[in-house]
Amino acid sequence: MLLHKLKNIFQKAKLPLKDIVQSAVFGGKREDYEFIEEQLLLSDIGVETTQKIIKKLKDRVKEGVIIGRENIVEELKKIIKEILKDPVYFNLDEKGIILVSGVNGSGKTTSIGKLANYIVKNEKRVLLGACDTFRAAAFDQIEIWGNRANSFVYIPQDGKEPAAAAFESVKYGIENGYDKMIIDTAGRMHTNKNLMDELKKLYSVLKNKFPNVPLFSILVIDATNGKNTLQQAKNFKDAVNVDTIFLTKMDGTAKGGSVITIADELSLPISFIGVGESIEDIDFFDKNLFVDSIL
Ligand SMILES: Nc1nc2c(ncn2[C@@H]2O[C@H](COP(=O)(O)OP(=O)(O)O)[C@@H](O)[C@H]2O)c(=O)[nH]1
Ligand SMILES: [Mg+2]
Repeated sequence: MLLHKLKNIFQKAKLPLKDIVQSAVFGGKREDYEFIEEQLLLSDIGVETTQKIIKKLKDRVKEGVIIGRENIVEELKKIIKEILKDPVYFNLDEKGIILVSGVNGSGKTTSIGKLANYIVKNEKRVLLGACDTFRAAAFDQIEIWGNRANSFVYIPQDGKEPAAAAFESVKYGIENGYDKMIIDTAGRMHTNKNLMDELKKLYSVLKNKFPNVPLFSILVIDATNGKNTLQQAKNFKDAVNVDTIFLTKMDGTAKGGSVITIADELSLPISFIGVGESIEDIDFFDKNLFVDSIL
């Protein structure tokens, strides 16, 4: 993606903060902090994350940094950059499993197509494991993305439960010389089985049956859902030991404040972003560019 396009996308998520904060005379008094705190909350930053930012601001003042109208925004940028974790990536050059989870409609299958395309463009062979076995339409959809991304789609036998389907897919991939096995999962159950229990089982089967194959776990989150999805996302994190976030729909109405809150409250890095519905609409998350664009 071109840098200027990415900047525009981030700028749409701009915090309504800069002018207001800059107009304040910051003297380190209690009401000054309260004012900043209020503005952060109004920018869609969650309560806990706001408190963390204020604490860091206070620490800076204690350390002797003089903060005033001219540098308050720069200081806030530094603090937010500290709070956002550095992205982590899978190693393209080693055989591995990529497990993709997240709520229904967050963009898992689409993002898998984008990732597969990226990996294939880097001259690797990709297998997609169709392990969202609870929706009939899910198989068709992943087949479509598999074709677009020049990747092989492994469809498990009828009636397989997700953990067994994932095992089969990875086994097939290893035996047939694939470099990356990307596992699509269900975001909702049509039976009354517990989704989180199924995911936990799937995760532990992959870990136990393929102890020597690196497992990279990605949680897909719809950026436009903001804070509403946080609790659901936390449940996924408890179930599958997530490495990083793929934040989708950044081309939409995502708010910068929610992006910061999602990353902070889940205590996870954001590594990939989705910026549209087509296969090329993927980018790496650049936290410095993001923070400099929204503030
Ligand atoms: N605008 C936009 N739409 C996206 C993006 N990623 C996914 N979508 C759309 O979100 C919807 C749900 O995606 P899907 O991959 O089926 O989600 P899943 O249920 O998690 O597998 C589809 O209409 C996708 O086209 C994105 O980055 N930007
Ligand atoms: Mg899907």
